[in-house]
Amino acid sequence: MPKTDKDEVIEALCAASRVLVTSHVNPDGDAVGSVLALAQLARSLGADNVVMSLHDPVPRVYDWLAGVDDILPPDEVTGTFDTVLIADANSCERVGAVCSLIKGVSTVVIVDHHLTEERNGTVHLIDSTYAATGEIVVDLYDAAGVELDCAVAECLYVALSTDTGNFRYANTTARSHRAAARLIETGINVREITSRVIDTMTIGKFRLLRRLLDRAELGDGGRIAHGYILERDLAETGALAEDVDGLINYLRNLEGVQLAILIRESEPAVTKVSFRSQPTINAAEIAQHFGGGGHAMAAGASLPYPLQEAKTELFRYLREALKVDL
Ligand SMILES: [Mn+2]
Repeated sequence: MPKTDKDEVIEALCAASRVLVTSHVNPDGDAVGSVLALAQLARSLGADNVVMSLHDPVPRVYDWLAGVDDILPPDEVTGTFDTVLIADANSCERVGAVCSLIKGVSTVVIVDHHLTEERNGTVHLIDSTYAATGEIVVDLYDAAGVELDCAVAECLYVALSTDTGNFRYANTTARSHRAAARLIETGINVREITSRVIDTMTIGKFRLLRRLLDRAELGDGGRIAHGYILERDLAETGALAEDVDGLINYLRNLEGVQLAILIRESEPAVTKVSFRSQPTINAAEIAQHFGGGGHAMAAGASLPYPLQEAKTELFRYLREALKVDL
């Protein structure tokens, strides 16, 4: 049988001795869960030293996962590595300051499910038909013949359930459910995980959501919903940056909306824009136009302008590219 991408990743991990595992900036459930599970897989396959590092702190909602306290900020990582494993991202830029730790490492393994033509590593397992990187990792455990224990299964269930909107989004397939079934068979408590990760909203996030909804506007005859969040909103509501995650869904869920846009003031003169769309609109293409990326129905970009200017640029592009009335 010809070697598959999965075989190559497993071979690379079997040959690895000092491994660094990382993922993208602003880590989500898939990033955190996949990093933890891949680090464990590398250990199971014989790596002597496995270090996990993320550019940003792990969001509080995932802080109970086994091994999370061992994830280091990049400036606390010491030593050298022969192998780097990048999960849920496909380029050095996406991993923030961890990028400086990757320079000169001979084997760079990329495990990702984002749409991309780029092949930046030395070993690639990139497949956008997977709902989550965590779903790929379930297959990797099986392909490697490594048993899934309950602690790893919790990490992967978090990865899978968060990236699929708890198995509701278009990316959810029969394979996603089979992967979930494999994880549930290890004895994880689905109700408890869902309650912690999906259903619980902090008061800060609730207040932030209230502001966003107050400012939400509809354009193009109700087909486009957009809203914005200011830098000061976080301090004033007691919300954390991670609480912005998921708020765009409230715009997307409005009846008739084909494209939801969340515009977020970031650093001075940097505005982050997120897109969620129906199948009629390719959100990844819009994001790519502004140097970002993502999936066909969920994507984002950072614009190098203050909020108002970014909004003007974005709307000008949308009017031209999509022929919409904004
Ligand atoms: Mn993902």
